Amino acid sequence: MKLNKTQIHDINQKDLKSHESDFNYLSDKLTNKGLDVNSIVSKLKDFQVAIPSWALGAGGTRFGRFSFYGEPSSLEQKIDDIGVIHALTQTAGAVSLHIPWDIPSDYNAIKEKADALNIKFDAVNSNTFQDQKGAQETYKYGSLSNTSKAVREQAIQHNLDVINIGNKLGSKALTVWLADGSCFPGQNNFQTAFQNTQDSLIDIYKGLPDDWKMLVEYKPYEPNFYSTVIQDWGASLMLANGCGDKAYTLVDLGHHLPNSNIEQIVSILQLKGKLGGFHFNDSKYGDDDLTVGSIKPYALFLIFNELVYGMENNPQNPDLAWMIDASHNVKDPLEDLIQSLEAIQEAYAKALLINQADLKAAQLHHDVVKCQEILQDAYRTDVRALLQQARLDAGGALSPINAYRNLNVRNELITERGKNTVATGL
Ligand code: LRH
Ligand code: MN
Repeated sequence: MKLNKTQIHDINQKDLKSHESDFNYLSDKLTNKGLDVNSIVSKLKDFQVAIPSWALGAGGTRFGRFSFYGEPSSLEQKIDDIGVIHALTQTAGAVSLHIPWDIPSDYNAIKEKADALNIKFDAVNSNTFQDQKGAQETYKYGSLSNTSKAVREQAIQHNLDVINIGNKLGSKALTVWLADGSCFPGQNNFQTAFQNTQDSLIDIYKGLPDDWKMLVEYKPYEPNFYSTVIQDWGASLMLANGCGDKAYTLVDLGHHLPNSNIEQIVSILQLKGKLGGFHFNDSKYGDDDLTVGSIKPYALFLIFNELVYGMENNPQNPDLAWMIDASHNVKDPLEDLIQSLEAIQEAYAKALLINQADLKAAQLHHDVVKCQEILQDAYRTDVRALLQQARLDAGGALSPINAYRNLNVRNELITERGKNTVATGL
């Protein structure tokens, strides 16, 4: 299924008038506050988030998986589905592949298809948390941290193979997330596991092309439930520093223990020039991989406040890799991803309304009430007309979810693909 600009233009017509009055009203309000509305709208237009190739079908848990039918059963169909999301939102111009779930069968063909849909290949993800058919060694007791040299070498070679695959697609980053850890006290020697992981990452790092990054993703638990080798930002930062300048930390919002102050972690990693990217999602309890902004939208806003400050004040930190990492148990995967993109854009837009100079001045004068007033004035501003204008300028839908439903996309996909196709991934 492919959407064209005319279809989207026609669907926008009925909402154009109300959008224009909303946008003009908001523009006047923000202009009176000294904000540059055009620069905010263009920043939103340029803000592209990578869609995870492993989240275009129904997710599931050990208790069950319920399909939405019409799922993509090939990488080509996954790129098509990302094309539908990008046509509607104009902010999903990249895909993050997970290997071996999504190894291209024809590199030129997949690059041509992605190019035609304005989709770039963002970070590629290695997978040493599952055993592959016919594999010599098992990752049951870990991969890069394993006490077995043979297992570590197999995992290192897999990561070098993933770099090679990404290189052929134009990707510029490798994301390493390890399930490595233990389920019981005494099972692992923490120092041996950490040092093995460091040495293994250094071997992978040696295979990284000069213009690439290595993104080290941390997570406190699951699938191991007593210890995880790369458990938090500190472990990830130490391992990245142990590798070199091209290695950075990756912040998955769901990979924090309850009540963690993620915005402070983001702020300090930027100060140290070691924040490489994000896996956006939301969660109530654990790594729930829920729709972005569906549970803690204010926390997401506070994170974007630190990101906007960092983008203005931390030239030592590289451009960030923006990616979604979610799983869809009860929502149509494409609608869920569209809602996540909207929440990310909304948090970014609200953070761009913050007068950082006023905030700094209030902080210097310990005017705690004013600090909160500045933040919450921005947070309480309905910025949706700015997002709509950015989409409109780029040829997208004023209301992507309404357009998706008006265009009957899911049923079209079921007609095309049937009810029994299953997407690779989690
Ligand atoms: C681990 C994780 C990681 C991916 C996987 C699909 O929980 O967040 O980023 O490899 O999900
Ligand atoms: Mn993740």
